[in-house]
Amino acid sequence: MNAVLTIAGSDCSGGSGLEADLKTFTMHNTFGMVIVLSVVAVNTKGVYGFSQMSADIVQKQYDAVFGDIVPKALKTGLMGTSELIKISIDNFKKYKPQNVVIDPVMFAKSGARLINDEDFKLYKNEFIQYADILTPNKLESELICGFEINNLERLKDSAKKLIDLGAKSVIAKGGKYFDKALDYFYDGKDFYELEGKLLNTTNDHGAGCTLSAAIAANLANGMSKLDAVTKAKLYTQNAMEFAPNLGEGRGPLNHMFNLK
Ligand code: PXL
Repeated sequence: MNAVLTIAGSDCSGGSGLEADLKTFTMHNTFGMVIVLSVVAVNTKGVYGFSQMSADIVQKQYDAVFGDIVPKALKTGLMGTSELIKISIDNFKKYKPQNVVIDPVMFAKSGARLINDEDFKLYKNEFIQYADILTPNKLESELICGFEINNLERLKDSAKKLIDLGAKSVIAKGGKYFDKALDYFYDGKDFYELEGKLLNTTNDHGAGCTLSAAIAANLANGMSKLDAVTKAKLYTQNAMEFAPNLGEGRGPLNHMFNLK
């Protein structure tokens, strides 16, 4: 069984964060592990509180994981403040993890911003470069690139800019924004169009976490990057389409849609 790691925050409502990642890892027949960075009080309606782990326990989690079951792939989610981003950078330098998927989590689906300006600068300038695959949505790409993305050409431009920032490849998610469920995968050389089914749903809480976790699991299982992103997009689409309709706001996905 291939081990895969998420470095992320906890979402007590179970729809996003490390909870979504672990469900996704399990449904891809991989062995899921977690470095917990923070605990977020959040549900389908909003974000109510945030508390991050101490630097000491984060470092000890890195040493415990990489000193024993070395993951074949990892993904990062909500990274916390500069103190913890720096620890992650130091540990990436030390342990040289393979197949790194970076989901640049910056907003909750409710719209709440999850990273402040100072932490964002460090994240952009010193962390993104560790991505073998970066998975920004439109809002995150706009924030990182500093320009508006109002058509598909601009979406492609954002992928190019993110490669300039050091990511080795990018899935630039157009999401539902351009009347299509169209994303681009860009490996620094070629663009690949990934088109899915446009779903009219509000059950999308944790969709980005789920996609990046599925990509990491697919890479851990030995797939090429293009296969990994293509299959992860389909898994996420199905999980959204067969969502359990829970909560009063932006509802979670059904990670177990294919269990009878
Ligand atoms: O979906 C982004 C996200 C990631 N991680 C945690 C979250 C959220 C959004 O609410 O709470 C822990």
